[in-house]
Amino acid sequence: MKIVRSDEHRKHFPNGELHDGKLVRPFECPERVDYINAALDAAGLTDQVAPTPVEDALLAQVHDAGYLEFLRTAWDEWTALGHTADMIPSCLPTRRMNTHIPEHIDGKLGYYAFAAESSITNGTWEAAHAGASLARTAQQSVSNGASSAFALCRPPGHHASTDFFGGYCYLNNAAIAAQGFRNDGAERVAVLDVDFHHGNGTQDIFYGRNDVFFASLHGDPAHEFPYFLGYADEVGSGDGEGFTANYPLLPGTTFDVWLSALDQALERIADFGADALVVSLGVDTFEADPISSFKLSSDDFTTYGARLGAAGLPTVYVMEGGYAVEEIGTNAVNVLTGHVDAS
Ligand code: 7XA
Ligand code: ZN
Repeated sequence: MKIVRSDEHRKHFPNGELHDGKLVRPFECPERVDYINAALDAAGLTDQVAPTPVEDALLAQVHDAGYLEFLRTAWDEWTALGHTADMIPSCLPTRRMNTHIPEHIDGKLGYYAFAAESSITNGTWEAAHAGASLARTAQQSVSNGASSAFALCRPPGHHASTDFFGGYCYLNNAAIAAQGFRNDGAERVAVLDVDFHHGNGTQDIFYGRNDVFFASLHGDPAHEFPYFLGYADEVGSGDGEGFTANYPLLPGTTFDVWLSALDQALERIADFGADALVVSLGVDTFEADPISSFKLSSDDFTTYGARLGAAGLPTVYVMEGGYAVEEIGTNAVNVLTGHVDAS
């Protein structure tokens, strides 16, 4: 398994996260990567590929031009007004309120956000861009013949859609990898999202398409973030009808139930006839995760990694969530070693 990582993620670390009515230290913190790096090294997963910058043209296939320009320039525009604190969206459009893109940076901030826990800080664009480059590089190494690769992306990406950020996500790394596979010749690409939270951004990006199949196992949005997408009756639209599959699971879900949903998703992916697989790898399904509610143990990650490896597809893993920081490395790397041992 090829490993793609860099230190650029450190440029993004907002001062606080709005959580339970307070500004707290962000759960999505740089140490997450330190623990994963240590576990990769300890497991001997060190066959590294140096990242190369993602092309603007690929970013523009996945994201809206105005959104990319906003992300690139937001911090400068904000600080030019004399602000020094991080950018926290506080006025977001809701039903019947998004007919115009405001000119004021505070208005644009709300327009391009879907949730208020994620701020933009100095370095957010650089770190997000570097994360997208890791995903693209991992995908290219697989398109060029490697059987699997892991992109240690931070910030994560699966909540970011064509034109909005939130849920700690700014650029959709998994979608960039999937589109990269298509550009490099794969006819059919599957994205399997095993993060605790529904990958609303990835779903939205591919919802009308039949060349990218999206499957997600996640906390039931009736009870869990992102609340407004990820229900079982969302199956795709237009040409994409039948190419989205959601498996919402109740808070407290145990591994046997989770694994049976995974098997169903893998069966759909096999029926689809995918040439390549992108796994949105969040390990916030862990029993001790501080913001999630599933009950997977560290050993369970090895078990399901083996299921993914046994699927036999060229596979790119893209790091998403996971906030039990001291166990995040073990859990993520257990999936990868499970995969390698079974493939
Ligand atoms: O996969 N997504 C995450 O792990 C981030 C979820 C953010 C939840 C914030 C709820 N206030
Ligand atoms: Zn998550």
